[in-house]
Amino acid sequence: MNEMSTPERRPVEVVKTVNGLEKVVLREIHGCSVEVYLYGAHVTSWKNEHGEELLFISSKEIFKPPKPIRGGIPICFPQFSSLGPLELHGFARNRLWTFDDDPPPLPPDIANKVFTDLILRSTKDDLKIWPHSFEYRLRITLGPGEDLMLTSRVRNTGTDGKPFTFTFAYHTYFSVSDISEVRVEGLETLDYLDNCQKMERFTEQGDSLTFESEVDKIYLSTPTKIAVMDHEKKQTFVIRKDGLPDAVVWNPWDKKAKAMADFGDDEYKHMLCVEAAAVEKPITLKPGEEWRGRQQLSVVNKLLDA
Ligand code: TA6
Repeated sequence: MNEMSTPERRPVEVVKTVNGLEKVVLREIHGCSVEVYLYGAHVTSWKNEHGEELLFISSKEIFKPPKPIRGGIPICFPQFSSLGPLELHGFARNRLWTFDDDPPPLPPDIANKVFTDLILRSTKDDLKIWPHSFEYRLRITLGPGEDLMLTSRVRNTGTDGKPFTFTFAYHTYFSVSDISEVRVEGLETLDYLDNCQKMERFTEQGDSLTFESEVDKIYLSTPTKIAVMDHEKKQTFVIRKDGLPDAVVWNPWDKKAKAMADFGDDEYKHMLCVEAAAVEKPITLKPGEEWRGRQQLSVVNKLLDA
């Protein structure tokens, strides 16, 4: 279906976008919605029941492969950042995923949820740059209400008897009213690796995080719940994670923003990445083994603590 035609209110719909890319639209009964591009299995939109966008997408984004999409929820796999031999954040975010028509069962879903299952398998070309056969299944679930859950299952499908190792992140870009009005709770007193200071290790102070300059930190072994409070909107995002011990916090601030072609000069004021991740201790899978990593996002219209 063309994006210009009137969509029927089906709970799951596949839409062709301007560049010929396909996206899946999930709609929940109260009017919340999520959009996922097959390109990168990339969530590009998450709207509440009033149709308000909760994720940041750059106004400079052109949705044209092979460039990864700037904003939403990029999947960083099988490598987070440049901590390995692959391109920055691995290749999953710029591959075409397909629908997974026969996913192995997950715990039963309760009423009022809609979901889609996507899959990425290593291709011959991928095996040349990362010589490990894998199957990566991603279930994206919306509801109840505006809760958005991403469940990743990665399996080693190799027949060479060898294990493989990877790092991972859900690189979530939250939309915020004004970065100077944002506070993050749940990461106080933790150790972090500072990517602005050659990955040196530091310990965070006792206060919740606020933002006045570039930040690019990998917090280690964090609690499973983190809160992002937007004081201007009086709104809190709650991130719950499972199988993902670390959490990355990123805002490029003004200089780096200007240096990024697909990011507006002032857009750093309206986004914050808080990323459920597995970075410090890479995940190792023997042949036949499977890893699961889950991120659940909720939004509450008041200021909550973590
Ligand atoms: O998660 C933070 C980070 O690794 C930063 O170092 C920054 O480079 C960012 O991701 C964006 O990466 P990208 O490849 O999407 O430009």
